[in-house]
Amino acid sequence: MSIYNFKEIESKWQQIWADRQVDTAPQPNADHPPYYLLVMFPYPSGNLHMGHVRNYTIGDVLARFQRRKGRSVLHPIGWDSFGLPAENAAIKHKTDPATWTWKNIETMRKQLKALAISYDWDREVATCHPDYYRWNQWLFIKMYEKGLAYRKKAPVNWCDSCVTVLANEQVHEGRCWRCDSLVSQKELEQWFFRITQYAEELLTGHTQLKKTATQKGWPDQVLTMQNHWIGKSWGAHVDFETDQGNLRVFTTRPDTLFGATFMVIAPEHPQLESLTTPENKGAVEDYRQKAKTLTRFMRTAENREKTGVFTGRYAKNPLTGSLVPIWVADYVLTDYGTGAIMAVPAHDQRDYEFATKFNIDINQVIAPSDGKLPSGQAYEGEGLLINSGPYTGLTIQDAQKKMSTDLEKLNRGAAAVTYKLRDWLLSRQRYWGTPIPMVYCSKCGMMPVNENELPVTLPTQVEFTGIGASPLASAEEWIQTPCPKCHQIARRETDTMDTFIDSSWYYARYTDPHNEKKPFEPEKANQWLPVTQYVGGSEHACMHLIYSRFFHKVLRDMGFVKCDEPFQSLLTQGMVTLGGSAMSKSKGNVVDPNDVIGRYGADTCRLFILFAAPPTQQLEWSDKQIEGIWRFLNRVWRLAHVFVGSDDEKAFKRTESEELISAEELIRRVHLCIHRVTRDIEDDFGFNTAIAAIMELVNSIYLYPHLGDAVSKEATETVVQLLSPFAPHMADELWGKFGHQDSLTFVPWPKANTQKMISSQIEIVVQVNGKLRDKLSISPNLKEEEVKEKALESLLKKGTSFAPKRVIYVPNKLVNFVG
Ligand code: ANZ
Ligand code: ZN
Repeated sequence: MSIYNFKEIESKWQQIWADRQVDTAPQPNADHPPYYLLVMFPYPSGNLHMGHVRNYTIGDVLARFQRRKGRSVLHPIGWDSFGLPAENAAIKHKTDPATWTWKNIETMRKQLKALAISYDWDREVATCHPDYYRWNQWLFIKMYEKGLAYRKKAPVNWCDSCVTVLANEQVHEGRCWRCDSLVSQKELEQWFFRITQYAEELLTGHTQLKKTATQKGWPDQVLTMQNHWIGKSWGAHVDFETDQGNLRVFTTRPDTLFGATFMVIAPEHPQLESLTTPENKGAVEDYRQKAKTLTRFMRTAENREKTGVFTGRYAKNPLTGSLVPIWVADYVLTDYGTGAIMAVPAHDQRDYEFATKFNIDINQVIAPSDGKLPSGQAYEGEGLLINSGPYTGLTIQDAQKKMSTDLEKLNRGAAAVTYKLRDWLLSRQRYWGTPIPMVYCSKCGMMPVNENELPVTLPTQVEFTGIGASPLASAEEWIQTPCPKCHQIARRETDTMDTFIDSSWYYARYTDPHNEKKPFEPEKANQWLPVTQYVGGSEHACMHLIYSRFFHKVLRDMGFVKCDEPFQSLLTQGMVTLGGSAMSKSKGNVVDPNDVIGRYGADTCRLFILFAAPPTQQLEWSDKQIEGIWRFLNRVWRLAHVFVGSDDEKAFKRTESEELISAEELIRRVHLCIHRVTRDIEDDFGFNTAIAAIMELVNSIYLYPHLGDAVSKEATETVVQLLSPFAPHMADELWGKFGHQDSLTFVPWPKANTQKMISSQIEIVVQVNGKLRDKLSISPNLKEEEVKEKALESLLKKGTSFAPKRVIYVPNKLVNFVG
């Protein structure tokens, strides 16, 4: 009996594929259009975890499938290898981040190869390699030249424990996304990307990403998350006059203008100083200092006790002419809208709380249609205007339009929109990242490093203590550099770039990964882009997936790419869990991919991962189920050896009771299976149902009485064919045993013959006195007498012998013997 020796088979085929370079991306052309399959590249943390195995296996099935469907497949991999963990490891183990990182990359590369993920390894990139990050620097300089990168002093989120600035996206509910400690605020000179310049296009671009009949698109839920993140608000800006000049507010409710009883400006507002009267200076300054320590999250928390200080000055309402006091309060943020508001306590809850606390007038201007006003809170609902002069009686919507136009006529405001999206703060006070290629000269000021001096590489003689600002700030020798203009000693920027920059354009670098003159050749990128199918976690909905869309649009505007969006379709895979919760070292519920591969082989591991759940859903690890998959592959192995093995293996056992099927029926099931597997993979990533269909076909072959003949051989070869994207080693091994020369990679995907999918048999029911006794498959051409005869025969076979009084016959449906 031939044993399924997966160890031998898997290493044998991995060698053959590598030698033959079967995974190298071929040049796309009209006959073989491009299919760019990309799975989010991993951070080299040390070892692959099951989440990785799942992602990369999903990607690999698509890549292998599309190759056989005749597409030119680009399936690259690389390493998102800059970042904090390397630096933390360096602090802990006194190694340097580079050594740690490269060692991890080597381990994980081996693991991916053991899983037979069919990458074009010639295109491998690592973002921590100067060959890659020099282009981060180059792109940064181009963006600086276009005004898309700029420096300003800004209050930033500061994590005391990671000793670094965090992007807004890295602060979750006021805490550091990585270490969970409370985040505070700090003022620093920072570099920003002007992503807000693309806010509108990042929203309208969504129409290209929606699911349509011909395009899989992005999950609605990801688009919704991005919508919220970009946060477009429609309203108006209104100018209030003060004796210190104009004060502009943004409001989504211009209709409530007659109810504005005070104004609030943010503590950081540039006009605060001039608007504060000398008598109020002390109190306002104290308040401003206190606000500095608070994070955005704390300031905007619901139900937080309102605080604030009167500035001493008043502003004039442009429509009513009345004067309202100007306050400073931290619930108004400096970087949203204009950083100042008209406060309408009757109709805005925050303003209501503030007015109640400080005894400010509350003037109702909207009346709900049912007349019911909530007590003790603001009324934020629909209704008609009251107490609003000429606007009284209008609906909210009509009043908004009319007031905006009137304000515009008075030159005191206009309809306006604003976005929640903030510019992208990219400076990091960290070592293990791309050095920001800027130089500060005491004579010439700030300027970019000369292009021909790129890359600015990281210095290697750096100490990792984990305290202080950037480790680079103490690399004095590195910091000192000649000024690009006057050649006197100047100083380098010591901050590095947010690693999200690395991952914002890597998909384009893969199209031309060895280019030493440019980030990539536009012609090559346009051959492949946009990425046909992107696969990754939905946790990236708002950071990576917005940043890379922004970069893509910048690259387009620089002439590097033609399409508007980088990723045509997005599949967000679910988590891998054990015992109901996500696998994690701290919970101690980790299944090590190495163990699984060592025990069952890569094919079993892959097949299990794909079979256990649809890709978008959570996958609960089950040892029992993986055993089942292992037995299934062994069953396929034995079945194939009926045809290709030695004589004694051909003696095949089957239990007597099983219902046998005809040759015609087996052929029908073969084509039905091809149809189902193809449709499931193509239409909705239904890998689990595709595998279930293959399992059913294997069962069917076992039900065929003439196992060993041509029909059953073709059926078994089809099983091997259909298994190839999922279990590629076994598939190629058996394919070879069936006498075929080539790897299945080069064999076109089988086509279902729809004619053969239709059954020529019909099923009829045999009853005795109306009770079901048997079901028969018969040809629809049989005459009534022949059908009745067959039905009676089946009853006799079952041991029922009697003389019926009457026989009821319904053509194509039933024969009922009444006695
Ligand atoms: C007057 C008003 C009356 C408002 C009313 C609301 C209700 P969204 O929808 O989130 O865009 N606002 C404006 N700028 C602000 C800032 N920098 N910090 C805090 N709040 C600010 O919210 C827009 C509304 O939030 C604006 O409309 C403004 O209050 C407030 F019955 O103006 B509203
Ligand atoms: Zn200079």
